[in-house]
Amino acid sequence: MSDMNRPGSAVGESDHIRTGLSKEQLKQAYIDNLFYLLGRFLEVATPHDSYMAAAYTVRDRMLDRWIKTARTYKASQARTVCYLSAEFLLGPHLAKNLINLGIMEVSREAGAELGLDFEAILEQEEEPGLGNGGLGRLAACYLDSLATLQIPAIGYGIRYEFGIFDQLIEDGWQVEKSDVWLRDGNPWELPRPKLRFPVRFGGHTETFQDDGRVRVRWIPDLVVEGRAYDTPILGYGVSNANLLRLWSAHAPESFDFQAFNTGDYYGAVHAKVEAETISKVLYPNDEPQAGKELRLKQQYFFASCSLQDMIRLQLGAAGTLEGFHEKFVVQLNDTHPAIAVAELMRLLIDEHRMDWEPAWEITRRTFAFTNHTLLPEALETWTVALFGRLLPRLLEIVYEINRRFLDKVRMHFLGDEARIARMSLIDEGHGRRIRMAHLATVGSFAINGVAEMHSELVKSTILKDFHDLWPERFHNVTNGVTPRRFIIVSNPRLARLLTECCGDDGWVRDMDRLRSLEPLADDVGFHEDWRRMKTAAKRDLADWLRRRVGVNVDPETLFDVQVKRIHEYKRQHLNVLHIITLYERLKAEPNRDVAPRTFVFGGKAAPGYLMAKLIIKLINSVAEVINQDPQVNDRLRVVFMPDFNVKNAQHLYPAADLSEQISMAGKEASGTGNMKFAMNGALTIGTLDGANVEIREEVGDENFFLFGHTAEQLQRLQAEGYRPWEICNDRFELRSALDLIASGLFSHGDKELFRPLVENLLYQDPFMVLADYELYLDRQTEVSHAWRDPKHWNRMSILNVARMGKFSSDRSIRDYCERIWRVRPVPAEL
Ligand code: B1N
Repeated sequence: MSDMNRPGSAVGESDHIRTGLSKEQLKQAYIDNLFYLLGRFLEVATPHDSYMAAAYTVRDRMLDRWIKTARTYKASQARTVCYLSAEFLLGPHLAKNLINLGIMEVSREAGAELGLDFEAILEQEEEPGLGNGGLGRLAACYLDSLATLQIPAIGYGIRYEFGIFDQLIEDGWQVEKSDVWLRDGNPWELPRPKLRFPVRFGGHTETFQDDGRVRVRWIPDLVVEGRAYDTPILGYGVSNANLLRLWSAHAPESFDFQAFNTGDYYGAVHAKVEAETISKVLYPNDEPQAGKELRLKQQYFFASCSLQDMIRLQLGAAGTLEGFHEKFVVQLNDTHPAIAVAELMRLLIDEHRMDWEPAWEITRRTFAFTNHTLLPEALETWTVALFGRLLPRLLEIVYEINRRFLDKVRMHFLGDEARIARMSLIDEGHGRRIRMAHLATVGSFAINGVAEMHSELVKSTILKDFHDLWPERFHNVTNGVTPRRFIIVSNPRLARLLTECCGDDGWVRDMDRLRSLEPLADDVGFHEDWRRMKTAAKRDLADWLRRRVGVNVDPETLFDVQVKRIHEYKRQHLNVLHIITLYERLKAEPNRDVAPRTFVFGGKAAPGYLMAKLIIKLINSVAEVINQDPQVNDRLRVVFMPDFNVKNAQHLYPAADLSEQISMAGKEASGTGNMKFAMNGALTIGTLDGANVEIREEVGDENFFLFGHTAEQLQRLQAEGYRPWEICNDRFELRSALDLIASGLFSHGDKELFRPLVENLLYQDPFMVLADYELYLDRQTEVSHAWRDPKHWNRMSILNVARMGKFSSDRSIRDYCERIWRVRPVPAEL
């Protein structure tokens, strides 16, 4: 992209200071913003002032594109994708926007001429942690690709005042600290105080006569106001900038006054607090469902605001709600926004006086639903009691949707009452609960899983009955990640090398072009470049770990990395058992020739998930013993990187040699970390699970360390009566590793600390860690052998990067556009 000044028509010619991209214009704009927006001047500006001034300078340049994009979309009357997600894990904006604007280098030069420490400025940004893990980060990658592919799209979600907690490690334990990300202001958003919608809660419903028809009125006992906060999302190398609209909950002013007038001062204040609580905090559970009242409130709150906003746009453009489903396609990111199905019906029927049939026709042609997990504890259900108390009108609508749906099922599967009970939106077996996945499925024209294997499992397990009824509605769209953040921003050395090899930077928008690297996989000169690039990234990480975590690691060792949420199904403890076995082998045979490794872990545990927290403690305890043991610490090091988030992750992916993707087969829907690592030249050790299967297909079996039982084999093992303790009897090293944990060696003699973990593995082992232990160790031995042959290792690493094109989120978004959304690009011009 050129750094030329491109003044816009939306702003006056004299406003180049807000749009110009030349070095001089950027410098001038920065000084201007520092002065007029922050009331500072160069000599006294703190690093944070500098960051804010830089952010405003970049934002000005985005606004120009954003306004023009909005105009273009409006004029074209384009069909718009609305991506509804309870989470958007965006990561730091500044570097990403500089890249997408094409002004990273010129800004760096401008900064240098102003005497600014550019890296220190980037470091100032506190990322918006509005997500837990993969699901929220996927939504962010998709926003990047939607804008880059010039697709009219709006992301809708919640502006949590506190995002995912900050993780501290104290005495090896996870300690949670609240994430006060808005403390110093957020320069990337624009509050839209006039864009606000009422959302009702509680109360009761009444029927009344209206033009000879019976209609329903909902008399709530709480009304909350949703206010819009907009963040522009810039595409890469294009002028399109899309919209992320997040809702913040407030008490409507009129409501306070009403209460004041009746003298109920406490009641007024209480209502205000109750309203504002809704968007206070992100639920920190990745997968398991909490079933909390506030969470249902959050879901309904943002679904309702978003739909009211779409209806406003539709009425503004067309004056009628007919054809709403042609103007908008609404993607439900898991079941968290599934209540939108019932809410759109309510809005159409109660507020816009439509009849049921046409309203249902619009509704089921509007929504599409993505499932992200098969874990039974993550499938959302709400008790009818809670749902009815909080959303009485919505419960009536859910019942009516269900009644009409079950009539259809009855006709299709005559007399199959068991099937009807299984498919019902209401689970009558467990204290009457609403099954949100069923509501989403019945209300959607398309349902998809997030990797081939996962999509097959969706059809054959949790939604099998629905697949029997509507096979044509089921799809697969394999997840992807954006190369803008996960290669260009995080790994500029690799980006430069790829651009050199490809002749230009076209690979950034078309990752399949990296295939042209394949012939270089055997080129000695290129191997040298590759090694230099990797070593430099590993040195950077080593420096960073020394400064931030206070540990020393040797960049010459194999960097073996597992970063993701801590969860038993992801099996961080299998990794730990491997480490302990290596430790014992070295202790028994101190001169044993092993490939020196640095093990890096990172990830947060849900605050109420005790076993996950104990796994963190175990990793840190093993690290403490091994790192202090001079007999082994030249060959083994273990590091737990605290507070794994997007910002910290960016230091890791470029430096990893080995990526651990070792979930129990059948449990990880897709995984996306697996893609980020492989794209940066790490080799994967992994099970046949989620997207690992497709990554292996693409990069080639010989360039992937596969291990473990298949999902079917594990299922059979369980059906036959799985007895983990018996595995221990035959596997001396496994028994010994578990004994060592139980002995108190890693817990200062305390034999009780890790007992729950050891006993769980021995007597239950729900995620079949022990069943895969030996296969994992054997494969790890092969990894060590491969590492000894750098030529071979580099060859595999290069081929991994060359063959990862499929896992660009641009491919995923193209799949959605063609197969599900039926939308086309609408280029915006400056
Ligand atoms: O979604 C990712 C996948 O790559 C991962 O395999 C999958 O585990 C993840 C409740 C979830 N599934 N379900 C959630 C998150 C928050 C929450 O409150 C469930 N996250 C996933 C992207 O497809």
